[in-house]
Amino acid sequence: MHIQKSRTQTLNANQATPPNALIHFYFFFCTLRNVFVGPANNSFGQGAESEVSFGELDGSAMRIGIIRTRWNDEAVSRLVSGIKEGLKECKVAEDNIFETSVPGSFELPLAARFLSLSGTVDAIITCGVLIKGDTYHFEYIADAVSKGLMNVQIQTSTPIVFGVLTCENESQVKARSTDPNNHGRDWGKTAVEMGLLRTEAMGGKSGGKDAGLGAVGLGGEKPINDKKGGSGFF
Ligand code: RBF
Repeated sequence: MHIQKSRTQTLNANQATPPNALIHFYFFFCTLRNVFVGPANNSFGQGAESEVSFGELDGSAMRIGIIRTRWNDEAVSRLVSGIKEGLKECKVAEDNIFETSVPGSFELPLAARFLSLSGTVDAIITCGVLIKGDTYHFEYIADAVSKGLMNVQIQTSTPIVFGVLTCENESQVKARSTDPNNHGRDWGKTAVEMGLLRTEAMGGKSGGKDAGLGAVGLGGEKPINDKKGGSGFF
């Protein structure tokens, strides 16, 4: 709204207000483009094409945990598919991806802490969708989850990717969880980049093996797919 207003002001200042026919043509053109090409990827559009670049990432030695919600199941499933594509592009083996679910986004921080303390992964991707409703739930949950996840990653030195969409409505969710703008892909790559950074910073061990966390009383020794030696739930 604000941007449109200032645009109008600029046009008036230049005394170059287009005739009605031109305005109608513009909206007609936008409608055609949305139908045949998809919405524009600019600040006015719904979708946000990837705004971050990634170099070559070798995640072949990485073990990655995905914790997803069952709330907003359809959209979250699309995001998880995007996450897995991103991980695959970074050469993360399927066997090295651990996936579990929790009911809603509010549960993500504690589950992330448990998984982090199990010492079986190099990075964790949390995935959920919060949609603004009529009550204050959205604000409380979004705030608690983002702060909770930041606390977990700082306290445990395990990278936690904030893969939680916080949207006004379903159409915003769809635009961000559907190709070509499925944000999950970037979250997968972010996890690998941060997992590699952690490995480098903490003694060079990866693959969910104790990457230095033992020294501070955290972390385990067992790889994620070692069922006999795994730590409890994980
Ligand atoms: N969880 C989500 O992941 N996304 C939501 O949009 C969402 N909306 C909720 C709205 C209300 C009114 C309530 C009560 C819960 C909602 N939750 C949502 C679930 C929440 O994250 C959590 O699972 C529950 O509050 C139980 O701790």
